[in-house]
This record gives sequence, C-alpha cells and structure tokens, in this order.
Amino acid sequence: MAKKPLNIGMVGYGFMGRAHSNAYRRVGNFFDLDYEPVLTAACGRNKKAVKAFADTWGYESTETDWRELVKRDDIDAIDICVPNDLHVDIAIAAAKAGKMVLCEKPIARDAREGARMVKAIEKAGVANMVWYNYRWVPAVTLIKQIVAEGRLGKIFHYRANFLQDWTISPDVPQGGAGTWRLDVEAAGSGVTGDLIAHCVDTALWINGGIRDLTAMTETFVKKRKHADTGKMRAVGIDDAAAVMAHFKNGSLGLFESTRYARGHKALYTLEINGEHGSFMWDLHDLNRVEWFDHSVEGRLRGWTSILVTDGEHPYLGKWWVPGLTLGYEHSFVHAVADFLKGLQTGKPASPTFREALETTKVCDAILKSGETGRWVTLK
Ligand code: SOE
Repeated sequence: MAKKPLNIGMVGYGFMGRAHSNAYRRVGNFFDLDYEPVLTAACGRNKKAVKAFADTWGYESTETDWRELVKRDDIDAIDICVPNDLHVDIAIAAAKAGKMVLCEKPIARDAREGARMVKAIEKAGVANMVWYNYRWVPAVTLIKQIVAEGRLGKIFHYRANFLQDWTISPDVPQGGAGTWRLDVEAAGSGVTGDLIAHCVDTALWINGGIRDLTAMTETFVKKRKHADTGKMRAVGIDDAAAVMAHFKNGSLGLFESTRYARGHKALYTLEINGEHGSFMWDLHDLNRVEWFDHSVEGRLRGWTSILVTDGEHPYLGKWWVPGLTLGYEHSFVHAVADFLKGLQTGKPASPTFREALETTKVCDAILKSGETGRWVTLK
C-alpha cells in the first residue's frame, strides 16, 4: 500500500536539525507505518548555510523566513529546532496555520510562553509532540514499562543527574551558534532548561508528578563576552542546579545538573529504588539496564545487567538481531515512529506540548527556589 506523505518543514539546521532529519529519513526503512515523512523544506536565516544543510539531508527546497514556511500549502508539519526564544512565535503561528507542530525541548523559555503555545495548539487541534528524546532509548522505555507494571512496588527514591563540562572556560562566549545556550535571552535558563529538563521529563513520565521542591542554583562565571557584540555582559543563566523534591506518590527525588563536572561530557544517569527492586541506567552505556529483584532467592539475589537488545524489548524488534546495540540517534527515530503511529491510531505520541509544559513548570519552580532559597509547591 502506498504510504501517505507527511511533508516536513524544518526550522533550524544545527545539531537538532540534523538529529531530527536523520530520524525522518530512517524511520520508514525500519518501521512499517501508514505515513512517510517527506523532507519538503528546510528553513534558516543564512541562505548559504540552509542550502548546504538541505543538500546534505535531501530537503527539496529552502526558506530563509519561517513565516513564509508556515504559510506554505505543501507543508503538513513544522519542526522547531532553533534557540528557545524563537519557539513560542513559530509554534503559535504554525498551529494557527493548521500545521502539526513538533518542537525540540524545552518547549519554551518558561511556563508562561509554554502555556500560550499549548493554548494555540489545542485550539487548533493539531497533532504535536516535544522531542524529549531519552524517553525513546529502549532501556529507558523498558524501565518505564516495568515500573508501570508495579514490579517495583512502592517507590521510595528517584535520582537523576545530567553532568557536562563544556562551559568551564570563561572564554566560552554567550550567544551565537551552539553557545546561545549560555545567553539567558535566547535560552531562558541554563542547565535547568537544557539538562535537568531531560531528567525531569523522564521522571514525571516514569514516577508521576512532583508536589514540591527546593533547589540551589549557581552561576560560576559571572561575565562572558557576547558573540553578537563582542562585549562582556553579565551571565544570566544557571551553570549548575541541585534539586530535592517530593513526588506525589510519596517518593523522594534528587536531581543534579551542571556544565562544570570536569570529565563528564553527557553523563545522564538515573536510579529508582522501590520496595521490591531497583533500576539504574547510564547514558554512556545506553543499551544496558541494571536491575535488582528482591524476590529472587537470597543466595542468588544481586544486580542483574540486562543488555536491552532482544526482539521483545521496546522498539528492538524493528532493528537488528539480539546482542547488536543501538545509539543516541535511534531515540529520535523511535520518537518519529511513535508520532506517525499516533497519527495512524489517533492516540497521540507522548510527550505532547501539554505534557512537556509540566516539565517546564518544574524548571520554573527550580529557578524560583534557587533564587529565593525557599521550597516551591507545584500547582
Ligand atoms: C547541551 O549540551 C545538549 O546538547 C542538550 O541541549 C541536549 O538536549 C542534550 O541531550 C545533550 O546536551
């Protein structure tokens, strides 16, 4: 049967533009779905750069103004892969134009912007999804499934870290390609929106909502040159954040993110401790889950290392044979597969903008607590 085309208009051509484009190109080769993404247009302000990107990834056309892209009749879905300050206007305009909207995390700089986006998207009734990609790492999806089956019993602890070290040098600028993440106007926040947001998204998905939290945040380098002006400017982002939280299910949450953990490049780890068992996962060994099952006879009880590559593991039946591992990029392919399946079945892929807004609310609470030193209750 001929597949239905889903014409993609990609806004942005950086790191995430590449990750998403790769996913659109791969998904149809491995997942048998009714829809097939078509790379219809790529959009970016720099004409030469966006043309080079379009040629590399096979986009049929280019635009230099996202407003023109959003108006086009031959586009079904707008995918937003630009700095966070641009998300809100593009998402709202795309929804108003009746386009499906996909967006790189975090949805926005703060929950106020995020709520406006959710309102516009839900009013338009368009399909939507936010790329919190680590949910789609099969090992993480497996943890979600087992926890949802109640196999851990009561959950006591959920802890997660996301550690990096790339901004330790005071010579790293704020603003500009890649380093816009250090410019509070473009990013909204530092590690909270960029890294802890991943930990929080996974946590809310696996362990449910957060009731309240307290946090400390720190900005180690107070002034950096701005890439646009070449002038030194005060740094407005958080370089590091540590959070203590109560989940609604009674468990305790601990989260830490920093860009100052020398030696760590993208160390996302999570651990869940329940009454009957525990899980550990580490992005640097992303196909593996460590599992402790307390119901096993005492003499044989211990941590089990599960290589998540069997056909019965989430998404794995679509790939190779048991024992052969997947990588970072596959999480994005799984995201598109779920999005397309959602169009087919009418059951939306998760996280929607509404779900991702919950993560941004938690991020806002972290920043507020970091500033005031007080516990913040989530509404
Ligand atoms: C920042 O360095 C970054 O690229 C984040 O923006 C991504 O979301 C994360 O997955 C890896 O680190």
